[in-house]
Amino acid sequence: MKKLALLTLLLYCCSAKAQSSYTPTPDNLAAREHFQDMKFGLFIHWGIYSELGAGEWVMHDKQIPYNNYKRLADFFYPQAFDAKAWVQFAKRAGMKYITITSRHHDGFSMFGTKASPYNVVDATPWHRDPMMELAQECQKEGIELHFYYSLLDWGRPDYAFGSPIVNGEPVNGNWPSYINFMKSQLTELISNYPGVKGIWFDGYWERTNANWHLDEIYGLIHKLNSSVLIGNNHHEAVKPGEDFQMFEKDLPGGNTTGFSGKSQISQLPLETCETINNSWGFNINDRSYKTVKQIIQYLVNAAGNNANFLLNVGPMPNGKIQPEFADTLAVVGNWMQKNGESIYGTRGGLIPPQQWGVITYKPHVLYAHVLKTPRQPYIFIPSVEGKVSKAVLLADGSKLKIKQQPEGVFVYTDGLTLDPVDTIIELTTD
Ligand code: JFZ
Repeated sequence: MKKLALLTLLLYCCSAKAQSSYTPTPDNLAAREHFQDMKFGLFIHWGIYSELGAGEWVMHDKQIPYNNYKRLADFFYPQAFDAKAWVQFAKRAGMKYITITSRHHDGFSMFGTKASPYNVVDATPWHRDPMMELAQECQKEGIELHFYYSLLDWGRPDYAFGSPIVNGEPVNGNWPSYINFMKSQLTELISNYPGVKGIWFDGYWERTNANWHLDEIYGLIHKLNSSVLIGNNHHEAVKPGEDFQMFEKDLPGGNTTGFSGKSQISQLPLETCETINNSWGFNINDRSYKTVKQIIQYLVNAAGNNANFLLNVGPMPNGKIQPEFADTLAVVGNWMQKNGESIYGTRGGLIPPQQWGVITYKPHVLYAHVLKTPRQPYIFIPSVEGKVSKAVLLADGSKLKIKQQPEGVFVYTDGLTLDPVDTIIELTTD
């Protein structure tokens, strides 16, 4: 009898644990591969905050009371919004997917939702659903769509921003009500919007001691569509139910921002996000635009570290993307047209980054991206598998001198005019 009780207890423990473990379906695994192949995505922060031209944190930063901030909805009329233009903007830049803020920390839903009247269709004079227009356009143009979704909400009474957390719940709020609200919205986002392939959660870090019911939330999403990829910007180790891992403003393993200290690199697909200036949402006074070279090298470094690069723009309140961003990204797009084979569909990280740059690869091809002038008149690529039968410059196909040894391959770069952005050397192995 005792033995049976023990067995039952053991079984119970295992099954309880099994609930929080997660086995991705074959179509989810395929979606992860495809996600990694895409490599370059467009991040968009756009909401009623855009009207103030001071970033998406303006309500919090300027301490605008919620009821005053809400008025921004009354003035939201983005007369120049054109989903087609945004999708073409992404395509022109060589991007394969778009991740857009469906709801940010201000709590305003940028999609038509039955879960709250505080949304773009019901609360603005515009009465249109930009998430639907974008989803339809993305589907037409073969661009993947992911939704950013904030767990943090500065305005809802059931969230009770600022409330102490006791037993995993805000004492002044109504946590079950808030969790249910999010579930309703996520159900709408997954079920009603065509072709949505991912959810990018954010805001967890504001309440690390709350019970976010992630098991239920992730379980719900995967039940609605098992191939939807879930990521969470919680800056911690990945949790069961997540399908990719993100790094904000840092390459995997880096921690320049101090955000990523607790997030060791997982085996999941990786994504790193950065913004084109210093702001996520439209900031009228931010002119610190990144250069073409910075963006390309960020993308190449991400690929070399086996990560996607999600590059952010904050469109203006009229719905247009500023011309400075379009100009820069058109040049990036030209570069991708010429050099994309060394980025799209590749993987990285097998051979670690070197002093001179990074290595991406496909079956039987290595791409050495020389981003910095090598210290020696050659580059050394350690631990190359297989015999190298050919080494050429990707730019013009010209042959390069190499020497292969058991510990790696030397490619001689003396006499070469290096490209200040990226000199790509293609090695074919058997
Ligand atoms: C978050 C958002 O707050 C921000 O508005 C933007 O959407 C960005 C992509 O994600 O930014 C963060 C997240 C976490 C920290 C700081 C900024 N953090 O842990 O300190």
